[in-house]
Amino acid sequence: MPLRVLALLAALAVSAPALAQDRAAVEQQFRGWLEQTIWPRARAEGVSRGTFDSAFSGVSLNWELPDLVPPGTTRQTPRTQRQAEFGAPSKYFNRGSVTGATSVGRRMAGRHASTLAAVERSTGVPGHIILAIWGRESGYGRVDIPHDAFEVLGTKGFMSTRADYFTDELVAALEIAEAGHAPERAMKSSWAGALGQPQFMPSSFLDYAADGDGDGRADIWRSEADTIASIGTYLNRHGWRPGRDWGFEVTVPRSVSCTLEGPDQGRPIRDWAAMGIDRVSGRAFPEHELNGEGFLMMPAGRNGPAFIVTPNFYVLKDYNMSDLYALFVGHVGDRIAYGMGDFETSWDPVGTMYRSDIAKMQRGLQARGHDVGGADGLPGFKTRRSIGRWQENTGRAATCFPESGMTSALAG
Ligand SMILES: [Ca+2]
Repeated sequence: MPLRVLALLAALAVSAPALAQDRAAVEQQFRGWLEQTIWPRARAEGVSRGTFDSAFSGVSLNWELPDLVPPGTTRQTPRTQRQAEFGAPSKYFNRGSVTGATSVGRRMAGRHASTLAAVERSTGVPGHIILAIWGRESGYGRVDIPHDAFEVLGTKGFMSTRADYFTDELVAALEIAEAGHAPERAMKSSWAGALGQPQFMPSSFLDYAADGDGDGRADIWRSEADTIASIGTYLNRHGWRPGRDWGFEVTVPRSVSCTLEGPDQGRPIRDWAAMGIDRVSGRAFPEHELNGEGFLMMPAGRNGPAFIVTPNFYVLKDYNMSDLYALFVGHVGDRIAYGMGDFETSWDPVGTMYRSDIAKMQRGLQARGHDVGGADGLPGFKTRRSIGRWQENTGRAATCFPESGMTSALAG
């Protein structure tokens, strides 16, 4: 065995018990932080000592969570993130998730018809949109949400890459406990601290959680009516426009450039129609939508379905900042409400690319003066249309979507 390996093994043998000791010391620091930093802030927000003690009773640091920065260490980019494969848009719409969300959603539409109608009257948000979000976030409450919210938020507030953010969320969670919306041990969250069936961060809960069943509490963990009312309230307060659709699948003629995509390039839907953009259904755009603003949205550029979306699409993105998320919700909503089938246009296969490859392309586009919205390895609309503009500028056919061959072309 090479000497270096022996030395490494020896070091590991020493460091294992040392690690346990370190963790015990860090747990002590965590307890001190709760007492000295969190308790004064919670008390100032009206949280009682009883609520505080009960929330952290039996809670210790969760060392399995991602993005932790224990005291005395520095942030390291996790290897998994560097090597993450770029997920093709089609994966987001795999048959199981779409048909599962649709069929259970239809059953829920029947079971909660009166609650959904009441929430639509008060918020303007159609029931099928609320159902699709509920399905996506927690499988209509069927997905196990295993973590104790105080364990997750406490750990990430104390030692994570976004400690300040999670510290604020931890204080908000204590306010929720103080108000008695749910028993503390019932306040379950995802590993990222999102609460209950609609997956609200605690600060969103304080702003938007609503009581749908009239018992005076907003119990988004156990009450389906409260979950429905809370999602409707969230979208309403983010500007949902009653009476408008979320969007329509369309065909985009070659004469219309894919670089016209994006929420900052809106025009009346009647203008898009005049440019030759048609609905795939063969029907005209609804009369009441024609004067409203519409936006071109091509999540896979020329390599997949295209859409004219309305401002409500961007309200859905306020729930989760992803075009594919908002499209999933709108599409599943359509299937629940209207029995609509698959997208007419299929998603072209995407060759294997890593997020690091896309980040490289983004840096190449930035060096050429394009706005890609940050070199994060994800092809959002700014990246897509910048690719299209670069393709048009260099005499290529504009596809507005990353391809593996572009990395070298953009590096030079
Ligand atoms: Ca309630």
